[in-house]
Amino acid sequence: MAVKIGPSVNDCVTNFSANTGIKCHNTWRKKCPPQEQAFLLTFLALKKVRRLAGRDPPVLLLISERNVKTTAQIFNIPKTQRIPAMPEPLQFLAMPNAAVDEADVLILPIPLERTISFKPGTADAPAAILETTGQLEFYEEDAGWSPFKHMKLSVLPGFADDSSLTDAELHASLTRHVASFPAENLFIGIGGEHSLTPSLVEARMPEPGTVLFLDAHGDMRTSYEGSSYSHACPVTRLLSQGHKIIMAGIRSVYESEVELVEKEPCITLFLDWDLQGKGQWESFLQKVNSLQGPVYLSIDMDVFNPAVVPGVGTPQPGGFSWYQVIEVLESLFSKKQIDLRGVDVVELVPEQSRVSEMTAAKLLLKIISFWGCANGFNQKPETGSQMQVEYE
Ligand SMILES: [Mn+2]
Repeated sequence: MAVKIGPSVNDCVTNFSANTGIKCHNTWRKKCPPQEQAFLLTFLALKKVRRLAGRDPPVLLLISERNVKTTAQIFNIPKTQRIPAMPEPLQFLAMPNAAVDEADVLILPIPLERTISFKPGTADAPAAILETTGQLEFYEEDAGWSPFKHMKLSVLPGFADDSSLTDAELHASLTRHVASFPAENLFIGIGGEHSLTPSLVEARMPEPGTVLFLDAHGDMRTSYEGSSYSHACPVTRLLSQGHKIIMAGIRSVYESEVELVEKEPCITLFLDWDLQGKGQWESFLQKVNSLQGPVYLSIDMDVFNPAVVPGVGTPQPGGFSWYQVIEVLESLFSKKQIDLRGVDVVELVPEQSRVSEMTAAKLLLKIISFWGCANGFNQKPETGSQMQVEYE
């Protein structure tokens, strides 16, 4: 199926409606120019094809990202819910997956992409990041050990989106899914869009705790483009779950988010420009180091400077360097026996250089290594996942 977006757009719209039975509502006709109508009709047709075929047809290429966004915004139509093909089984460091109830580290790929607002592609991130982990060394040089000589890891089958579910139903099902796994391990969700964080937190940290939230954006909207489950809203949902939130790296907020931070005692905000230029870096690290009780770590990859991680859905200038993020992790894990309930790495969009995927892959290895050391796995016998792999 194709819709020609050409000079005679009016004809194109009329012909398209006649051929497909999909019509532009009168109010849409008044509200938007013919070009927009044509894009909208294409979008509606694609939704129909997707429903019938269960996948995106290649004609999706005809629509520019900007116009999908515009039409969706004007008419409050849910944007593409992409369900990518995920090769199974996915692996970390190309190691065989351990049995789930024996795993010290559980990784759940969550290729969720429903409410993104700028660059698409985050649904492809879990598979791309995991594939890139095959290029990492087993040895982790900061803590100075090979974590998987001593630890077992399992990559779970990906949590597939189901376009027949509403946002609320999908997120409830994600929470139930995550709650079904053993809890005495390091749990890592690889997104996918940032809306998944509260759904994981609800499963892994049902009692009030602290969420360390690294992000370029405030993410505090109560609703965005018609959904309170948007990737722009996770902080609001975390607050309603009763958690404290420490946010850092933030460099894009809108007015009412600033007002919310000022009156909300549960949010501690370290703006990027305060951390980078006004000497708050050390006090931020101290805050991270002094966290008490259950903690959850959410890393939106756009917290990094775009020169370090260019592949994100909504890039922002400024942001953390690689070594700054390592310092944050070192502060978090320098306490023995940290009660870390879970981690997620979200919002990455795979890109041609693959530097972004490599950065995310290595970030996961660092988190696993530091957590393993903090929990004494380096003292345990060498019966980990790596011991089943031929290498060198
Ligand atoms: Mn975010």
